[in-house]
Amino acid sequence: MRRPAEAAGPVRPSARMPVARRTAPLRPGRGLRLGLLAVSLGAAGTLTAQDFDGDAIPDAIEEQGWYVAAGGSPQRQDVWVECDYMPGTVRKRPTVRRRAEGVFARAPVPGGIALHLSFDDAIPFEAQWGDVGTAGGFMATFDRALEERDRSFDVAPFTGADAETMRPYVHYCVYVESIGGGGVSGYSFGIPGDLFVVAVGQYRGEVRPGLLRAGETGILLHELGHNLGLTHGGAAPLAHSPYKPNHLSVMSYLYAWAFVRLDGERAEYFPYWDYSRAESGLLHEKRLREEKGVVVPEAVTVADTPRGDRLLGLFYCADDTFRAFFFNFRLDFDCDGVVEPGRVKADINRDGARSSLGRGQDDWSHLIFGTAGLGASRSPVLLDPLTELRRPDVERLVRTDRALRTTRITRPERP
Ligand SMILES: [Ca+2]
Ligand SMILES: [Ca+2]
Ligand SMILES: [Ca+2]
Ligand SMILES: [Ca+2]
Ligand SMILES: [Zn+2]
Repeated sequence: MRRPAEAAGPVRPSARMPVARRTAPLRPGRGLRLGLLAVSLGAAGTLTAQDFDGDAIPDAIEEQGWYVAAGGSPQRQDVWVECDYMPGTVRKRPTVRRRAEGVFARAPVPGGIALHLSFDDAIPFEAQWGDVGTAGGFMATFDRALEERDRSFDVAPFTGADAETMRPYVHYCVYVESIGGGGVSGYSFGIPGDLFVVAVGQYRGEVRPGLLRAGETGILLHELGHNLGLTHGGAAPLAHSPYKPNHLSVMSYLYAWAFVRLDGERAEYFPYWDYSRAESGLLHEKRLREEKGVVVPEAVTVADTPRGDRLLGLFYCADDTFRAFFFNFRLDFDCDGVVEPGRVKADINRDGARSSLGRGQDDWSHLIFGTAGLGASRSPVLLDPLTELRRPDVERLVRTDRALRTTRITRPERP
């Protein structure tokens, strides 16, 4: 649907809205974040709008009856996303919605975070949408995404004047069959940002159906994570490195489509995702300790599922495969078939160098809510298109999936 003419809402931030955030306890013992949002009103000067819950949506909006009726709250962080879709590219939309909202509900803050994901309009099917394979093609793809937003963004679930008020606070997303340029499975147009694309339909028939369905949620969460300020590698160094095995986040390519769990004597991908929730141990590729493996807090190796599934890690071997491993247990980092005492060297993040990968970041505590011009921006693109999850990554995922399903695993004794 065509967006209605511009209309002034109760609070209308300028495109260069400065955002000041700080953390403070909501009330003793609660530990919720309190943010202050400075709203520039141009010639009228700068006013300060209260943002009690720190989600970058001012209290003046969140306290309105229509906002609360839609499920929002001035006392809980809200993330609003509208997705439109080409027919066939996202089959079970209620499932994707339930799964994605569940990930945010489990966020490690009191009461979780409320993700409000609306699947709205079907848009015309095109086998290939855009092309991020070249610099010029990439800009054209960005323009294409902006065009699609201008045409189809309804700020769901809001309507009328409320939608105009909420336009700067709702992320827009499109599910397309494929983005040209190397099989990119999704794309975010900014870190942080307000616009992203999911393109996993192209892998129908190549990825088994259950795993394809998982990708429909995983890639949404991955691209939305970019919009919320997260990078592939988390903390420096190598904040954009997408293959850090100690970064247990849907932001890593290793864990973007789904996590791997131990199921009896087999490992398998299963529909579970998370942004990382703890810092993990330092890894240095010149000083890898095979007798220690990848050290992470034990609690984060157990999934928040009814049966408390044991999560396994994945890492990259020099033979271009991903291999599953147990966290906090010995690991043959250099893939020579032997767990050596002392230290070994190996390029486990596929960047051609042996260097420090640093620690895994706690992503949940690094979310950036709201950006200048959310919903209206034609912002610069910060994500290098040549580094987003592409066909070779998906091919590795498929090979890993096969290997996991045909290999029996002996659960190791805890040291
Ligand atoms: Ca707020
Ligand atoms: Ca809120
Ligand atoms: Ca070894
Ligand atoms: Ca490396
Ligand atoms: Zn990415």
